[in-house]
Amino acid sequence: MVGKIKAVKHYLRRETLPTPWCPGCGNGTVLKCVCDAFDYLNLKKENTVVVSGIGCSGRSAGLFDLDSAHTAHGRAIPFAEGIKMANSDLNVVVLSGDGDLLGIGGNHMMHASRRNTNITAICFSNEIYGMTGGQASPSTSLGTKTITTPEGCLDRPIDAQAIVRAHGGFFARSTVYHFKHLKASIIDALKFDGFSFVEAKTQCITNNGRRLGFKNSAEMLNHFKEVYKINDRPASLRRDEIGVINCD
Ligand SMILES: Cc1ncc(C[n+]2csc(CCOP(=O)(O)OP(=O)(O)O)c2C)c(N)n1
Ligand SMILES: [Mg+2]
Repeated sequence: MVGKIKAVKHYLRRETLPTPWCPGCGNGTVLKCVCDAFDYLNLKKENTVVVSGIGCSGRSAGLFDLDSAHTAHGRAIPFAEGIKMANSDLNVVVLSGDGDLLGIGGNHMMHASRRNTNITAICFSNEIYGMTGGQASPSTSLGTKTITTPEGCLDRPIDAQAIVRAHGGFFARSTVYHFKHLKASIIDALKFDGFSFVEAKTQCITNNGRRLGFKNSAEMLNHFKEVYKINDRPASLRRDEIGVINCD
């Protein structure tokens, strides 16, 4: 272990910092939790690969000082599965957005879950398509206003938990407000022998929060604090709960 403070510097390419994300974005907290989890498990850079799709969160892969791939939109999971199949000794980690993993890439996510491919996917769930300006994503809550749902979203959000649970994989939900919980969830996911999926709720003040009436990202973090309660031993998680489900 290189230690909490140094983990970010160890796993990331310092010349790429600061991150490309807007001030107040929660993605940096997810990224730090990932680095801290890698460090906790002492993952060797030469044995670890990070794969991203397209989106703000999809910029993650290029920030890592290890083998990484910034793939086409929605294709991070099959790309990662290919890497794992070619070399099962590697730790293969997908970092991408809710639109990328659950919208255009939802089919791949479902089949990776069905195949129980031994990879970890960490979904930056900001509940919109952030990079393209704040369109509704598969995670947008019923009734939420976005630029493509000005009267409120008519569709129910996708239930990633149900998909993973149906196939006996690992599912966790956490938020960037609960960053210690998020780090612990990522550690458990990385340790899981099979398909693991972490839904990391993260705030986008620029293209989501502002439109919903939040004055700043601190208010969005406070919202996570108020909405989400930790469930320590869940058989399943309600929408307002965070926790870890190992379905095996
Ligand atoms: C095939 C294809 N369709 C659409 C796009 C446009 N596009 C770029 S990013 C994105 C959405 C990303 O949303 P999400 O995965 O939630 O990432 P975020 O930016 O919110 O982190 C879309 C639709 C694209 N790049 N490629
Ligand atoms: Mg998104």
